[in-house]
Amino acid sequence: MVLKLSGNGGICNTKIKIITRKTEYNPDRDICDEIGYDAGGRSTARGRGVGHTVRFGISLDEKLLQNFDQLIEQKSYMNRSEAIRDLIRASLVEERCGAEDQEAVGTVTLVYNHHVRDLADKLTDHQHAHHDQIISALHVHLDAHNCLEVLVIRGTVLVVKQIANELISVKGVKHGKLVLTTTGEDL
Ligand code: NI
Repeated sequence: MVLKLSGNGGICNTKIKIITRKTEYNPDRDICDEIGYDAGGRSTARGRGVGHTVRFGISLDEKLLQNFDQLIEQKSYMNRSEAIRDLIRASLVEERCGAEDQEAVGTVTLVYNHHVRDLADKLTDHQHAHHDQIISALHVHLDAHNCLEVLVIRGTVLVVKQIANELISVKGVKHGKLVLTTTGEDL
């Protein structure tokens, strides 16, 4: 829509963008989705690979909400929406990482004493054997004896877990932990 305004220098044209909000009830999920549309009926969402923003209400117990607000304040969230988005993403990632054929990324943290006979060589051998999947490695000499390694592994959930278990179970590794996460697609 173009609105003509009279100003000091004459007439200027100012484009006015009209955004309407439409609330759609979704009976399958028992929620109301509020979606923004511009004058042309297009979604007002912008950005590549990002869907439009939907607003919906949540009903929950007051005490539960108080506890949630305390928690998200401790975690330095600026608002409930961002905290809820992260909770949803965490659930989706956890669900997907439960499927062995899903593409995933994992970080394996290892702590070991490099004086233990052949240990450092064994860990290096494992990394060379999986050089296609282990895409990055960080080594820190913690003190005169102990080393920290963080390895980034990419592949299916099954492959990432197998490689991580191989590394963590090497005799002499004091502590090993795998953290699985998403490749970021579809989230
Ligand atoms: Ni070291």
